[in-house]
Amino acid sequence: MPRAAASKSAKPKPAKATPAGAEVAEAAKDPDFELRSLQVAHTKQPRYKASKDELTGFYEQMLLIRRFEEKAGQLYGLGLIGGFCHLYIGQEAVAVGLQSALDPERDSVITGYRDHGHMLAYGLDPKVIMAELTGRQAGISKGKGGSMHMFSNEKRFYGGHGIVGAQVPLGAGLAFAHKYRGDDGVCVAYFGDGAANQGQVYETFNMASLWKLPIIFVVEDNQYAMGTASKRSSAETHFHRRGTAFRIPGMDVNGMDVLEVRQAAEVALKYVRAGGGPVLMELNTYRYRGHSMSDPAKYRTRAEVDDVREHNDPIERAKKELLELGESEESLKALDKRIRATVGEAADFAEGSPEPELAELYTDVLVEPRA
Ligand SMILES: Cc1ncc(C[n+]2csc(CCOP(=O)(O)OP(=O)(O)O)c2C)c(N)n1
Ligand SMILES: [Mg+2]
Repeated sequence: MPRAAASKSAKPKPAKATPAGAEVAEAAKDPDFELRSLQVAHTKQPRYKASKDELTGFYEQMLLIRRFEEKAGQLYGLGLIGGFCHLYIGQEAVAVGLQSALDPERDSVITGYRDHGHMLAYGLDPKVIMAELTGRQAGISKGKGGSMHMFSNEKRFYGGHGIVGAQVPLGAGLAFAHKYRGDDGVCVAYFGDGAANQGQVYETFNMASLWKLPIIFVVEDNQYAMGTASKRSSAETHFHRRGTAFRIPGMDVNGMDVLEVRQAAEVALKYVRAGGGPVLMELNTYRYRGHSMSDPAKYRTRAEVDDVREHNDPIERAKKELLELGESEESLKALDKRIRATVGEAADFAEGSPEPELAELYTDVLVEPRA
């Protein structure tokens, strides 16, 4: 079994939770307790207690992302999507669990180029996302951003960034704006295990912690940065520990379990909203497909991928629980059928939409006026 996803179980387990009274005493004598306190809280109550309806909602969103991405892969193969295209298959529980805990009226989100799933989890219309992928005028960035550069001011979704790690300092800027305006919002800045090795990430950690900015840094450790396994490129693969030098508390979360992600998000949000400053969450997950559509993924075995699919798939896990809660196989099949139809309509809409007018080349471009 690869050191994948749940398999961060290969890592030493966090310290066992102590009883509440002992915690208070420990906090009093150990000034570093705060750095562990969120992990302690997370270990005590690791999973969200979802009703059947809530879990069905999470399942539906994750399945929508998966079916959408599968369709995007097909359209790419047909030459209908150009440029880069990074699929989110396998990582669905991360975006769905986290976004479900956010307040869409005030919180903001920023991520890298693997962004379609995040947009869907945020409730954006699959049609405008597919239209963007296929470079159509009706796309969310008018067909000019493509897969990597999607944006929605309305939903406070600030990209979609192709430069690895660029979204981290920008996220701190968004968090600064929340604090400056006093709007009580929190920014969630997602980045990868590869991006986590960039210098700008640590400059950002320092400022965000110093100014107690309302931000949750989320490392989506999908085990690879392009063709390089995180254990081959990272001296410290327990990414949640990397904020310690900046006094940012960390949380180690199973990103293949939507209920664990949701619960951890609540703990983090509570801390940040109370003015505690940044939190660093490590979400252990796995990407099933290559880095992008042009990656044959020869750096890992088929057996490795199959193993995660078989034993640790986030959608299958939710499905199993739904069945245990009394949901019927038939209604889940009907749900899948509806989702496939929605995705099919999105693809038809995209294919039937016109490309941008030539004049669009000159809009949304920042050009200094001549002196
Ligand atoms: C500054 C910069 N350096 C290098 C690249 C090329 N590049 C694109 S994705 C990537 C790997 C990033 O991996 P990770 O952060 O783990 O994210 P994942 O693709 O796994 O989601 C690299 C090196 C880039 N886009 N930007
Ligand atoms: Mg990665």
